[in-house]
Amino acid sequence: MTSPTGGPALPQQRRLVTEIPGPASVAALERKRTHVADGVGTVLPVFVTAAGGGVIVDADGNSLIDLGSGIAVTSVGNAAPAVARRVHEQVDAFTHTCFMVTPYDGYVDVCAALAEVTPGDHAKKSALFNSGAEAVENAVKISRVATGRDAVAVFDHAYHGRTNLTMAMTAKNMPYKHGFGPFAGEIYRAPLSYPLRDGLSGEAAAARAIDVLDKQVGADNLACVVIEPILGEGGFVVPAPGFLPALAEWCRANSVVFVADEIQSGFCRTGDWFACDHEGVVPDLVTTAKGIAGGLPLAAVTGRAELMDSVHAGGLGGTYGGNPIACAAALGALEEMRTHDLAARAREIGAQMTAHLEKLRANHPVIADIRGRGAMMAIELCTPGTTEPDAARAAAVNAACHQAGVVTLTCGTWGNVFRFLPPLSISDDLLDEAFGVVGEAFATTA
Ligand code: PLZ
Repeated sequence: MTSPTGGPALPQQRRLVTEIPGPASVAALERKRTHVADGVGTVLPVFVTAAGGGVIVDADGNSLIDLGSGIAVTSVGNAAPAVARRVHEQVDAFTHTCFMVTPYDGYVDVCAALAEVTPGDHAKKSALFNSGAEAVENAVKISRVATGRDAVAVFDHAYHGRTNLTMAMTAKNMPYKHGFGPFAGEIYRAPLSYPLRDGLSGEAAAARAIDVLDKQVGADNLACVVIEPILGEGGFVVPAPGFLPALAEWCRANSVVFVADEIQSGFCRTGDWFACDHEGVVPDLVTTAKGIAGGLPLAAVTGRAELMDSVHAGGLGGTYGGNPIACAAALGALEEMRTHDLAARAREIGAQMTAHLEKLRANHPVIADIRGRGAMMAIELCTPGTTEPDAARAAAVNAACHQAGVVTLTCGTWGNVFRFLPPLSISDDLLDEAFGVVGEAFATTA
């Protein structure tokens, strides 16, 4: 069959013409089994031929509503016009020179834009990489050089990547770490603020975390504290108000670099440029990826100029970091965010999703918590009246949504969190329809 064109021109509808997955996807899945390593999993095995606006079209001609954005990546929409246009122009001009060999404007333009949009109005510089994990690794390298210290603090439920250092920083064993050790040393884990489960105020939770860092690591040994201001894979936990500011303040007082991992929460997703903005927290370093480039692989570390410049010349880099096509895509994505005020759109989507979720909770006591910000919302499923995780129900609801043509994702340490990350280009109607399907999935799995 011929592939329809992606982008916003794609008909914005949920339309199922076969079972999910249909015969063409089943055949493609068989080829995947033959040629792709089994360790590379797939959540919803439909093979994609086009995507845009709020839909994903598969090889059988099914049109599914997208509530995942490829894990918070296509926030500006799939094949968004400004991204597609700038990528086409760049592909025709040149595809790669390696910025470390012969530089080009696109890289510098992205760094200048990052200085503008990231929290704080101090002098900032950036370095560009290929993946979120690589950005986190480099934030640690920079923090260690700048402070002359080794230790790195992370939190319960954290997710920072799948490379050796970031596996050590990630909390969850299965599937991220199991059998892949030994892991990098000098990583220490502190308790997070998790309002549903600890009932602590932000200040009390921060005092608890700081006590662990103080007594078990020692501020003088600590290069950096790395935290997701809203957890991603770990369950979309929003720390209680005051937690992040208290932690940032303690870091400042002790010359510990405060690193915000905004890889999942950044770029308008939460209804502001960054999740840190909601509490006026200004990190020393910010790691970004995912939403930065509308689907092309790009990541960055942005931070205080003097911190970034503490690394010797040649100490940061990589063959592809800040690839010109990825930079063109990032400039296109930023153009989309600014032109369409996508932070405001994320707040609208958040309000619409929250209304749906409140209604759902009234009928389904398995929903123990509704949380998130903007277009980064989640519900945590527990045995009613307890905080006992109900992962089986989350899996059942997820499967029912997939069968009905809505792409949904779960997350959380116990796999019992249902998360919603629609592209910010989704229409109100499609979003309502998707939550109608979610509601039915709860009803039929009750
Ligand atoms: N930091 C906060 O969310 C990536 C991972 C999906 P990479 N999250 C999705 C999976 O199962 O691999 C992520 C994140 C936060 C770092 C990362 C890592 O980003 O681009 O996947 O390396």
